[in-house]
Amino acid sequence: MTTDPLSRSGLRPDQVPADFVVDQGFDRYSGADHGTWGRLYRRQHDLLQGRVCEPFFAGLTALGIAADAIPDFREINRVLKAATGWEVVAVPGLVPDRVFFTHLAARRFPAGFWIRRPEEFDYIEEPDIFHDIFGHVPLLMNRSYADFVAAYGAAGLRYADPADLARLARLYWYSVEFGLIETEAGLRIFGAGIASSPGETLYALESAKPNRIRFDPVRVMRTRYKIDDFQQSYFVLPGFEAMPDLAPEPLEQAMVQARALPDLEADAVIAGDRLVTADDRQRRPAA
Ligand code: HBI
Ligand code: FE
Repeated sequence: MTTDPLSRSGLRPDQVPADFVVDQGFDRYSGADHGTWGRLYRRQHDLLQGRVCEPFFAGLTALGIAADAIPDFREINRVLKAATGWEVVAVPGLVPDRVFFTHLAARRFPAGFWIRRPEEFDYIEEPDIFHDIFGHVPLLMNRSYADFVAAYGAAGLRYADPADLARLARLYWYSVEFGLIETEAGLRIFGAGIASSPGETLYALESAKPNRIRFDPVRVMRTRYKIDDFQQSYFVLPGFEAMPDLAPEPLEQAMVQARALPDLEADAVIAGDRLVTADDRQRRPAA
């Protein structure tokens, strides 16, 4: 990351501790900030009907994340901690990888506390509070997702080789950020990068352009990604319980296989890929 983690937060370096955790500063949001949140919220809430997986809306409701105001982390944490042991902590922006992994391993989700400016309504480079809280936090109420994200943090602390860390980051990118999931009702979104973006919500599910490939951990670990455009490939999990096992032994086994094979471009389709078709996308539960 080339961006300065403090650039958007208005904080000076001496105001940020080694773990990057700061106070959310809930009382400092302006009426305009709450209004930006509300407009982002309503647009995505409407667009995600029938497109996002069911536990996403269940999480939003349970946590009281609503359109009326930017959520107060203290209120989210009362519910979230009791449910899955997770809590949200405020950070100024992207934090260094080791800091990120350390928080996740301890079930602390680092969330940006600032909100985008009105002129950045449709696109921001760094995750703000809307991406982090609306996109990620509802699913931290889901046991499988919650356990996966914590295991990702712990796994990040076990690897040091940048190539291995890149493979690990791809597992997170193509699931927690940009994952699709098959449900009884059809193909649904669960990645936060999709769920917090109106353009990518439609593109990921409905465009004929991207590949939609059945999730396979080794395949995903080999696949590069773009950070500045819609994804060229989405990987589809058959269900939350199919999130990859990141415990030391199964992850190391997958890592050994991925290391032995070449990396793949983001748009590659290879022998053995199981493509998810338009038919699967529109599947409805049997009557
Ligand atoms: N920091 N706040 C924050 N949020 C992220 O999603 C994040 C980060 N630091 C590093 C990072 N993500 C990724 O590069 C990791 O998955 C390694
Ligand atoms: Fe994210």
